[in-house]
Amino acid sequence: MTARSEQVDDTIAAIATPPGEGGVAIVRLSGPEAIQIAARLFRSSTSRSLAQSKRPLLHGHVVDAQGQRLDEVLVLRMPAPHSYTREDVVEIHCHGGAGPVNAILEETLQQGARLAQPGEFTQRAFLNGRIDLVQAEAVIDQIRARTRDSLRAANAAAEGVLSREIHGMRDTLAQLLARIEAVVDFPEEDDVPELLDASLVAALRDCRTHMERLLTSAEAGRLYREGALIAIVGRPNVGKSSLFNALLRDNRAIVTATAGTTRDRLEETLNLQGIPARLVDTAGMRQTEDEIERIGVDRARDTLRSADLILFVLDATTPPTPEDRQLAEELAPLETPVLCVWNKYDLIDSAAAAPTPTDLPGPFIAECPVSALTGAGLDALEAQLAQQLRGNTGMAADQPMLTRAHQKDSLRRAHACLLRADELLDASPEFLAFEIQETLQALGEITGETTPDEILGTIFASFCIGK
Ligand SMILES: Nc1nc2c(ncn2[C@@H]2O[C@H](COP(=O)(O)OP(=O)(O)O)[C@@H](O)[C@H]2O)c(=O)[nH]1
Ligand SMILES: [Mg+2]
Repeated sequence: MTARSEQVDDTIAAIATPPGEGGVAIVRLSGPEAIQIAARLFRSSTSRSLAQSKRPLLHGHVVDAQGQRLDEVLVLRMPAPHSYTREDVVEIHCHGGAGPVNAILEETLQQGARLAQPGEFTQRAFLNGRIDLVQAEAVIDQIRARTRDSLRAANAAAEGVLSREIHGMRDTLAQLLARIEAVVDFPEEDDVPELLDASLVAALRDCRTHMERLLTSAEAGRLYREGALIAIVGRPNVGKSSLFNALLRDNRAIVTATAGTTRDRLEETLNLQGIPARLVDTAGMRQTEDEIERIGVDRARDTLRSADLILFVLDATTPPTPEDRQLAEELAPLETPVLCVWNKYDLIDSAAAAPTPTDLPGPFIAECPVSALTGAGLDALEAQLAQQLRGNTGMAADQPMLTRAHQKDSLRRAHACLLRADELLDASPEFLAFEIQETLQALGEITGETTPDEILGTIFASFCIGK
């Protein structure tokens, strides 16, 4: 991997752990002066100083300029290039509270460090060529992953699964470009007709097919990163909020026997057998004169449109009402899969007494009898949801996937360039070369080689401080 040429020569410092109280907090330093700065404020409990010692981990105290002890610490030293940033990195592990961390951070600044910008450690790892942009962005996904599958997807990206695909395509295209440019530079040579030989044409088309496959992974990437949006809908009082709470195992939404209780849209994260989901409770769908409730119903409709999966809740104790029917008709034309949930099954004596749903306009991917009150049927419902979402993602978490809009946008542009290249096969080689250069440029924006600085800046600014 080639490093960008920017020179970073100062030493940065930041608190690497979240604010609040905890057993331990970490102040992190990176840069050419990291070890010297840490050595100036650290008194080792052994005779060896930080600068002399060969040990990676030292016990001692941080002291201020007057030699007053500030905190008891462990200092971890990671000399370049074997560190997160590839620079000298020092971590000071102190007591986890605002007092010690702030005092130690201040001391590092007094001794010549500069306060790091958000994401600046990762940015240095990128600028120093240790990771590319895909891997840098995967670091945020690792931090934010809420389920095992999200974490697996982020880990795969951080390990370079997607990067290798992009680099592979760039290498192939760079070789083709070299062949074409040779013809442009030496047009008098005899091998001009060989320019458009079958192997070159086939390689270009292979590359395009590869891009098409990768473009379809963007949906899976979004689902693993953000989680699928599951909307709970139904007419008032069928038990949507009760189901929402039961699935979350939390009393998050207010439940009452009064129709029209839920007026706002509530959203919480749900872990479905490792797959992340965002569960949304909505206002019951009905005609209403109440202004607030009507806004709630409009929001429920908006949620329906953006949902990846819909839980259509019905009351199993009564046959479908006209309101149920109207909602079913609204759902039927959507392309979103709808799962029919027959709630309040605890009130049904025998299964035979339950209304048959066959006359409701479907199709439904499944019908699940549940009781939000007793919890009966919820495991089966969760299994259905997980199975459906797994099918939605269509690929295992550790496959190469696009996870961000800007990656998809760049790959689309790269693909469009190759399509044009295909039409230019019979035209002058200069045109062909131009399109391939543009393809390389667009692909490089994904991995960071050709990404404009202001976009890089925005990406790293979205990181937390100290990462
Ligand atoms: N017996 C029984 N009652 C339920 C069940 N689910 C909800 N309810 C009751 O139905 C009423 C409406 O529930 P709620 O969750 O607020 O419905 P929502 O308007 O669809 O959100 C409340 O009195 C709940 O206690 C269930 O599974 N069994
Ligand atoms: Mg409700």
